[in-house]
Amino acid sequence: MIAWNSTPVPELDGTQSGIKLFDTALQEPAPLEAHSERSLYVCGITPYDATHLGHASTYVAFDLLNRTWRDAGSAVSYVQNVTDVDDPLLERATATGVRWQDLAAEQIALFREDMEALNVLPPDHYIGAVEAVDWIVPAVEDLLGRGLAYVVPGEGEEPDGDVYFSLDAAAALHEDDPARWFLGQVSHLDVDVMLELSAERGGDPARPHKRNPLDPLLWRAARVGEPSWSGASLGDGRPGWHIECAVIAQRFLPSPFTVQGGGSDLVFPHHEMSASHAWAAGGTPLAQHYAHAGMVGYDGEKMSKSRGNLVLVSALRASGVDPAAIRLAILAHHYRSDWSWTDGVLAQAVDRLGAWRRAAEHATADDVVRVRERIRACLAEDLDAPSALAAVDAWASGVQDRDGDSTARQGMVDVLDALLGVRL
Ligand code: 5CA
Ligand code: ZN
Repeated sequence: MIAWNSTPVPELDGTQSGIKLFDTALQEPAPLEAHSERSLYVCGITPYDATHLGHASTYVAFDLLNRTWRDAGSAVSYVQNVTDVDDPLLERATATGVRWQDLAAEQIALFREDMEALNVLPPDHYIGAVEAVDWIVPAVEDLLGRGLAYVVPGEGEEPDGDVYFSLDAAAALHEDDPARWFLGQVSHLDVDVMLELSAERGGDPARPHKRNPLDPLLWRAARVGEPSWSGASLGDGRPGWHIECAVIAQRFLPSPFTVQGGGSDLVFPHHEMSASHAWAAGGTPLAQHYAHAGMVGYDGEKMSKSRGNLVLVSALRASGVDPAAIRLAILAHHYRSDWSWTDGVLAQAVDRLGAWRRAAEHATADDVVRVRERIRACLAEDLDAPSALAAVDAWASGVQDRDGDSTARQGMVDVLDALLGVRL
């Protein structure tokens, strides 16, 4: 699948040294020293709702990580998926009377435009679940062949042939390896909470005949009225959600890759299960680190289509809002905090952008160096964008009565673009 375009990242003098990044699995900040190669997988959209501020905020968070690594001189391999076939997409298509393929294509196109406008650097590989079916089938066959997966008999409305992953079998693999996967390695949750979250987030803990209620679906046998693909020995069907990301990540990135990213709603079951699949498939952890962005709501409520309170990036753009202001509004919140979009958040970002643009006319060469190093220091501390913005504000508020020069102005523009992705 084609990703989106980006303008080249300006080259800056000096480098970022190393950073600390909060690791969900480790439950504390992990030191990431500067390294020549870094790899990142960020879970992509399920294309049934155009990019809302929550999605945008998660992708901007990991774009900061991408930019920070590049600033540290690392070559970054970045992969993102698109869950372009899954229950929520099919349900929405049916409910609105459109073909699921058309709904997905339309929403993916909007997402690309939104990401480009927000100056989010594109992934090197942008892969749809549909494109990945041919890689997922042999992976599931292999798990079945090694007793790490099993077929659940049909009952009631469910046909024969659904394949589930055995969490207990996976947890028993290479038990003396300190890097082994175990249930809770990523999420550290109690089983009761896992059961609740599984039911809420696409799992089916109540399905009869499963060995462990938390076992996730690997292959869903074809149903009437649902799209399906040839699954060779598995029979026709479509892939489960967690195996999609595990297989795509392992195909295009090193094992383990550096950071698995996404919103905090993916900690369980999605990232826990993807980690279990990768461990079972290759005996390696999926990722070295797991990082999660906070959830964005609207005026204190969860943002969702059913509540009618989605704030769409495309709608803001269409109403004439500068995408750089949307990006600044996002960056004003630490990526790990849960926060709410309000009109006030946007108004403040618009004012800030205006102040920075005016101040850039008065920038000096010294300012460029000082602001650049302040931003680098803030980003090194778990991508602390709000502190970086405060440092730029402090500079911007004190320059009005000075003469600047055009070289320094361009230098400041480059610093804010390269490190924060904010285009003045
Ligand atoms: N396709 C799957 C991941 S493989 C999925 O979760 N799709 S999604 O469209 O629901 O979400 C896309 C990304 O945005 C995910 O990383 C998700 O964690 C994140 N996200 C979803 N809602 C919010 C929100 N309200 N605030 C912040 N991030 C969010
Ligand atoms: Zn994913």
